[in-house]
Amino acid sequence: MFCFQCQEAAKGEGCTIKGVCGKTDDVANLQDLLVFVTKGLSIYAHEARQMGIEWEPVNRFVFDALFMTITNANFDKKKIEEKIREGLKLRAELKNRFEAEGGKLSSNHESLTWEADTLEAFEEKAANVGILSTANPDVRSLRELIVYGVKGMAAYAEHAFNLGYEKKELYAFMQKALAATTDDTLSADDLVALTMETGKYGVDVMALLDQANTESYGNPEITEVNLGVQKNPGILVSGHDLKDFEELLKQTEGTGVDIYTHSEMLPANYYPAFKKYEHFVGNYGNAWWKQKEEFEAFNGPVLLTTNCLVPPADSYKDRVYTTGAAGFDGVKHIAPRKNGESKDFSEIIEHAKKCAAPTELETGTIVGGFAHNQVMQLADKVVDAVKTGAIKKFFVMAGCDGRMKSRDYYTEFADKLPEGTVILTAGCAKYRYNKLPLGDIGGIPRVLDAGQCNDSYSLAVIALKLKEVFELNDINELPIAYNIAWYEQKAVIVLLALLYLGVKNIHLGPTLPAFLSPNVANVLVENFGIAGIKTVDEDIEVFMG
Ligand code: FSO
Ligand code: SF4
Repeated sequence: MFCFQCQEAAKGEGCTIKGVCGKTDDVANLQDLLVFVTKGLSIYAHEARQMGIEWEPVNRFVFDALFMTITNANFDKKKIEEKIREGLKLRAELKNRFEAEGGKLSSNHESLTWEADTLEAFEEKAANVGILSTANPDVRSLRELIVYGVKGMAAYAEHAFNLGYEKKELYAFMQKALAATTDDTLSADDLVALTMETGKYGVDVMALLDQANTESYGNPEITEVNLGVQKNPGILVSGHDLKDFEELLKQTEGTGVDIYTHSEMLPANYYPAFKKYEHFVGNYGNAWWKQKEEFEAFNGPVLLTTNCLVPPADSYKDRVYTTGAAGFDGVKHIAPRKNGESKDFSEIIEHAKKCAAPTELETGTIVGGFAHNQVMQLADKVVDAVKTGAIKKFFVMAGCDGRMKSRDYYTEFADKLPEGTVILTAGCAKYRYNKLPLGDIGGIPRVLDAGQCNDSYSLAVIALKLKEVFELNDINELPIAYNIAWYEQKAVIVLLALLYLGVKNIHLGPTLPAFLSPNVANVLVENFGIAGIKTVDEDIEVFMG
């Protein structure tokens, strides 16, 4: 195996024996093969589209297959194997349609013709189609940067799809981009241009998901979220999928089972539509990487609607359920929706009824819900605070949390920020500082949480709005600094989206991606002012200028 797609890549270079995330080498290789098969299917789909042939099952397959290969999403070898088979079957069917219409391929990439039927043959091939099969380090770096951006896009497209929202141009782009990563005639400059185009579609997919979430469940609003526990048994819900969350809330009503959010599901607390459920009692615990202790202490079942799943300990493994793109060998999986009906959560609900109530980890509340609509309602107050100098600078600290000790930097950074600064956050990165007593500025909390990582879109909308209010020509003239923590591939699409919007001088940590070759990193440094992090004191000095 060779994998370097996330921030925790071994030695900052890549995992080669087993993933730091817990992914075994056979699963890692099969995921590479799944990406390879998805690329072949995408070449067909891209070329077929030029002839007016669009086939829905292919669109769904592409985003679902990619989502399954995101860090910490799916560790289940059987599921990956099944998905490869599904991809090969779809490719054969699409080939027939394409040829029946007189289509002729312009590519002869191996992913268009390779086939096999046994797991043994899959594994043999899988070992040779990974990242290292591209020899040139810069081409490899750019191809992977694009693939990871598209993976992040796939995750967000899937959540929007689950709520009935789609944009065909997104699917067309994802497939075009995947096809391009197999094209040896493209130059490094072509791939840089495609990377920027990926950012454009990154903005679009986040906008679509924002529309899907807010039209379905209302605009997030300022909310005090309870951190303590109640006396009933509960189900803890993690991941990002709000449709799953809604269906579970409905099915647990009146059952005596309470619902709590974990990690990236915390922002569900901010949506008006979910507030009417009295058995939705609050958030339990912290970011994904603390799940071992926290799932243990929860005592009841846990539902993972997406990543980030940590390989579960035997002591609580039988209480873990996955659904959607998430999966783990030996963990119960809740089947997908059929014929427009809800998922059936009865098994996890019955399980919960037999469990003890959660052990209390903490008490008190935290405040969140500062997505674009809510912040716009406070716009006068915010603009005034900037004009009077009460707010001197905003710090966008969106992104991800992770288990590395070096991430203590973000807690210290938030803690040491001078008075007159406000943190704008989204994603699980917030857990590094959202429980610090940072106070407020004239009633505006010093940590404004917009929501999940995809709600970084809200932060961009807020920045663009402020640019308009202050009549500036360039988004970089705003008093906003970007100190972003990344972990997996959704953070890659968020980063590319910000670059597309013209944001400069983003600091990225705790380490720069292992998949950036020195030359590609240079392009980002020279054109966008991307930088890593240093010490908290040095960085605050630089940012406060
Ligand atoms: Fe975090 Fe995991 Fe949301 Fe990611 S829980 S790390 S970028 O899946 O998607 O922020
Ligand atoms: Fe390593 Fe990250 Fe890949 Fe897991 S996802 S194998 S931790 S680089």
